[in-house]
Amino acid sequence: MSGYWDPHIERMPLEDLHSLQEDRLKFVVRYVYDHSAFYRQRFKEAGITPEDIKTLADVAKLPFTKKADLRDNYPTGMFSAPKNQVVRYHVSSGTTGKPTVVGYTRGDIETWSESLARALTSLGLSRDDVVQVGYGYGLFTGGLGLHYGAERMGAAVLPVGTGNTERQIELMQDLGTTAIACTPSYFLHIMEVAEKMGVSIRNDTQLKVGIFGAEPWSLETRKRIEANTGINAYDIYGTSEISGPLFTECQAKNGIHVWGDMFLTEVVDPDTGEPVAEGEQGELVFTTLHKFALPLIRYRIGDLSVMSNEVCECGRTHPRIMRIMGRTDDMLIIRGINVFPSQVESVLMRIPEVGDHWEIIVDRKGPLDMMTVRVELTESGFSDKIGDLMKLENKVSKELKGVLNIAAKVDLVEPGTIPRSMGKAKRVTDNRKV
Ligand code: DLL
Repeated sequence: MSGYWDPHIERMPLEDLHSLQEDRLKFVVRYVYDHSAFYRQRFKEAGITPEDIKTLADVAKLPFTKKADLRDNYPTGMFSAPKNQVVRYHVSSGTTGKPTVVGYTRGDIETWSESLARALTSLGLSRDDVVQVGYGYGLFTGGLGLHYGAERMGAAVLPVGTGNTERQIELMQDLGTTAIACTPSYFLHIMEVAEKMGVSIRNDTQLKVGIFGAEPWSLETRKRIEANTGINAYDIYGTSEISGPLFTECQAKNGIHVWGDMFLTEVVDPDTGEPVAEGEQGELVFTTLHKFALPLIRYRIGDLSVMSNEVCECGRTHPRIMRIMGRTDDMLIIRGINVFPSQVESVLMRIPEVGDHWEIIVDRKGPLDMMTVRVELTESGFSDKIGDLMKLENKVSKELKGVLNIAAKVDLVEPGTIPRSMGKAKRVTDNRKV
């Protein structure tokens, strides 16, 4: 197991951590009340004032906030710091409606970098590493977030961004990249391009770590990536609203450490907003405890996960969240049955003849929803014998049905057919909404 970036904080006894969280919660509630007309109004509607927040449990008295609040208060109506203290903005494109704007004071950027310096150290990186940042630079938080975090830790950063994949692979070899940060779907594409170039990631590069996130990906995909390249692939999580990429797994690969001195994490029932029991799945809710330009109180992020407060085998005492199942709004309802794209991915990635790329298309034929799963075959799984293909199609259908409880039409397509993504992969086209 690797060492710690800040052992005093990372291994803090739980009692001390909770008392720090309590102090910071009281502080942030007072801070937003004094600095943001939005929160004053919200607190008034909920009939509370900062004096009502005395203990950690009182967090439940606070009203939730959501993405819609950020949109309705576009661009900076939810900010708590004056404009001249903001040193950076990021903007998320938002698939529907207005984008959302997030902002950072100098201190917020430091906290963000500190969070990632701890995280990257926990997965074994150090100043000896060369980190290739293949997340988008610019309005997206991925590129600059990882860039500052890896630099803070003392690693050398190679700021390649997305695209120009062949050049990325050449640079990876020339500069001795040891870790790459990008979306898992983009890494699958990098693997494919490397193979075409005749470059073996395992033998011809020094890559040993992948830091993959910004989109859901399954354990089966992790296994494939690790088996094919020999690297260790770690999950990284965050959202632009709470800063950007912030938290990763440690080398134990048993949940993502969410730093409790910076964030208070809750898991609630997405329908009722009531807390779920520990170990049960629900929607993540974050309160920022150390953020000043855009502090968020009980922000419902929309992602589904499970939280554990058990101390990790690495010795870190902060809570962990398990692999994100997807967003509440990613869930497809097909003929009344809930389907998460991540479940489809888990099934497909277990079948060796199936390649790394797939997509889901949903149509409505009369009153009936139809789900089609288009699946690329591997070069070796591809056959021109109709009988073989039909057999495989049946196998995929059967396995999907076993897990999803719903029949899906399976279309097997030639390798290279499904569009590749450099950033977040678009896996679902739902024609019912058009
Ligand atoms: O995707 C921040 C980020 C950049 C995270 C780089 C990790 C690496 P947004 O564009 O605001 O921010 O999208 C956030 O992406 O609410 C999740 O639904 C999804 N997401 C992010 N990481 C993961 C992950 C960045 N590891 C939204 N697993 C979140 C599953 C993830 N979903």
